[in-house]
Amino acid sequence: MAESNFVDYVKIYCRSGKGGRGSTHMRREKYIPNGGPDGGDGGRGGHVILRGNRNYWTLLHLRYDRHIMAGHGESGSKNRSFGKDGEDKVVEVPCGTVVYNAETGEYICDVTEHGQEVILLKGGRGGLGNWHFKTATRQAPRFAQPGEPMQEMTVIMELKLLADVGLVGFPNAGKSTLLSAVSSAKPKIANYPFTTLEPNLGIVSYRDGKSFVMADIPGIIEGASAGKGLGLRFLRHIERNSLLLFMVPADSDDIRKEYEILLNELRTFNPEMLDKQRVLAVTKCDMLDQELMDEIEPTLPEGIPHVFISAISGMGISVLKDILWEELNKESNKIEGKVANIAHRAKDMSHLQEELKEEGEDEDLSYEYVNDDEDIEDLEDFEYEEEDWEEDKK
Ligand SMILES: Nc1nc2c(ncn2[C@@H]2O[C@H](COP(=O)(O)OP(=O)(O)OP(=O)(O)O)[C@@H](O)[C@H]2O)c(=O)[nH]1
Ligand SMILES: [Mg+2]
Repeated sequence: MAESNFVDYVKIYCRSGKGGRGSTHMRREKYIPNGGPDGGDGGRGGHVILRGNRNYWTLLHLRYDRHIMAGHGESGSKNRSFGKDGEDKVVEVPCGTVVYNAETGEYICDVTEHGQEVILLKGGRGGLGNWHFKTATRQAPRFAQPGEPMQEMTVIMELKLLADVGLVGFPNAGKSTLLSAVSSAKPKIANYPFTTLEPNLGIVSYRDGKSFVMADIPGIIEGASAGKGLGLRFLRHIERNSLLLFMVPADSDDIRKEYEILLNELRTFNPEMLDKQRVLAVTKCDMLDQELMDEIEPTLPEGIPHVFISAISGMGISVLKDILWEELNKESNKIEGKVANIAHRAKDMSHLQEELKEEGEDEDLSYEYVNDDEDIEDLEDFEYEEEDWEEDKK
C-alpha cells in the first residue's frame, strides 16, 4: 500500500519500567549506635498504558515513535525513604484499536471507548527495603529485595473502525455515493473500481436529532478473504460494525449471486461476521422503471430486508434510513454500548509474516537494552513473592 495518512496497522516495541531495588541501608548516627536497618523500598516501574481517544482516527501518530518505554522505579534509600516510581507511558489510541503480540499473534487487549485505559505492560514492583526483614533474631538484615524486572513485547496494533452500519459491496456498487448522499462525508466517487482506497466514516442524521455512523469500506471482490484486491486489509473494518448494508447495483447480471459472493468472502474471513444483521440495498435504481423492479423483486435473496434505492435521485433513501434505524435498535442487534462485539481471534501465524510485509510493518524493532543494574541480571529466576523471605525470617 502506498504511503497514506490512513494508518490502521502498526508494529511497535513496548517496554515497562523495572522496579527499583529496596535499600540495604543501616542507620548510623553519632549517638545511636546500632541504629538498625532503615533501607526504604524501591519505586514501582512505569506501566505502558493504552488510552482510548476519540480525537484520533488512525494510528498514524504511532508510526513515528516505535519504541515506547516507561521509566524505571528508583531504588529506595536510607531513612526508609521510598524510591520514586518510574514514569508511566500513556499511549493514546483511537477507539477500536486491537492489540496482538507480534511474535505469537496472540490477542492481547482492545480499547473501544474514549478515556478507557488498559495496562498493556505492567511496571515491575519495587523491592522491599531491609527494614522489613528485621526480626527478633536478626537485627541487621543486610539484604533487601531487588525490584521486579521490566516486561517487553513487540505488539501489532490494528484499528478496526467502529461504526453502526458498514457498507459491503463490489467496487463501483455506489457505496461512496450513498455515504455522500446521507452524510456530510465527502468520499471520492468515480466510475471505476477501487475508487475508495481507505475507509470513510460519516454521521447520518435521522429524525429528531438522532444519528448513526456509517462506514464506507473499499470494495470487496471474490477472493478478497485470500488477499485479492484490497483484500484482507479492509475486511477487518467490517468486523466491528453492528449492521452490514450489502449493496448490489441494479444493473448487475445476477443480484443474488453477487450477494452470495460477498457473503462468502465475509464468512471465509471470519464466520462470526455472518451473525451480524444484514440489509440489502439494490442501488442505482434510477436506471430502472417500476416494471423492472417488480421483475427483480422475486429473485432477491430471502430472509434479508431489501430496499431499492438511488443515491442520485434520492429514491428509497428515507425508507432505507428507517430500515437501518429499526434494525440497529432491535434488542438482538444492540451490543453493549455501541461496540459490535466480535471475539478477536489470534492472528494466523502462517500469515502473520506475509501480513506484516504487506503492511510495510516487517522491520525488526528489537531493542538492545543496556542493563545498568547487574543485580537484576542475575535474577533470572527471581520471583517477587513475599513468602520467599519467610524462611529467612525465622
Ligand atoms: N445512476 C446512478 N449512478 C450511481 C448511483 N450511485 C453511484 N453511481 C455511480 O456509480 C459509480 C461508482 O460509484 P461509487 O460511489 O464511487 O462506488 P463505490 O462502491 O464507492 O466504488 P469503490 O470505491 O470503487 O468500491 C459512479 O460513477 C457513480 O456516479 C446511483 O444511484 N445512480
Ligand atoms: Mg467508493
